[in-house]
Amino acid sequence: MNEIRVFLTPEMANPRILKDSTCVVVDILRATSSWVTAIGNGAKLVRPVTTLKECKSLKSKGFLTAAERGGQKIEGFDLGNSPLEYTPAIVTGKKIAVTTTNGSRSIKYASAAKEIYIGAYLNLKALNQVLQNKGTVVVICSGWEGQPGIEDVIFAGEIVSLLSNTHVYTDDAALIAFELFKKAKQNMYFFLSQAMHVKRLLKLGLKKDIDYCLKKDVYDIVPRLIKDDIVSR
Ligand code: 3SL
Repeated sequence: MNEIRVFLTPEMANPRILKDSTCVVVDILRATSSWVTAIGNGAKLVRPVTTLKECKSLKSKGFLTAAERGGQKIEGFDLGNSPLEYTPAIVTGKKIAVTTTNGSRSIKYASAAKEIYIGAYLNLKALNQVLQNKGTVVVICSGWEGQPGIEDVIFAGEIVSLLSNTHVYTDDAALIAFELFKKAKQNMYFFLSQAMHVKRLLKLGLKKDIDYCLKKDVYDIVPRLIKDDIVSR
């Protein structure tokens, strides 16, 4: 059996464990859902960067720029972090530079991994198919400013569950995620309504985004980070 492990926050990611692994970066609400949508709707690439300055500087290199802090779009950028903005009409053929509060930072913690994929409910089935054949799988949950986000942990637990015929969990974080998933799946919407980030997004009037991010298998793609860019696999 191969191993599956989970990091509940990016800060917990251990390069020694990531080495030689296949890593899945997850920020269900909403960064990785937006990136899957962008690539699924025909964007050429998505480049996650950590600062607003770096993001803005890529405008002159032909990028669309997307920026979010605290759930809100930043003035002066082309896009925010709503996956619903990433329509084919807007993103097809485009390079998109993106900076978000957590997701674009969290992917940097995966750098020691052998390969890095982007996970969301929107591409769960395709992701599962790719992961079945891999050796050690590591899920990095983006969370919020160093704290775990329950929506990411539940998703990680679903990956643990889907891989249970080929992979065995070897840390308690993966066990926590698996147990949480088993409890949450009976009534996902009710369970998630307690999540801090769900409350934050609801306050901003973004229920449509939450509903969209919880849709399964909208895209049959598994975007992958190659050097600095997320591209279609
Ligand atoms: O932190 C992030 O990367 C974002 O996904 C947060 S938000 O959903 O845009 O508020």
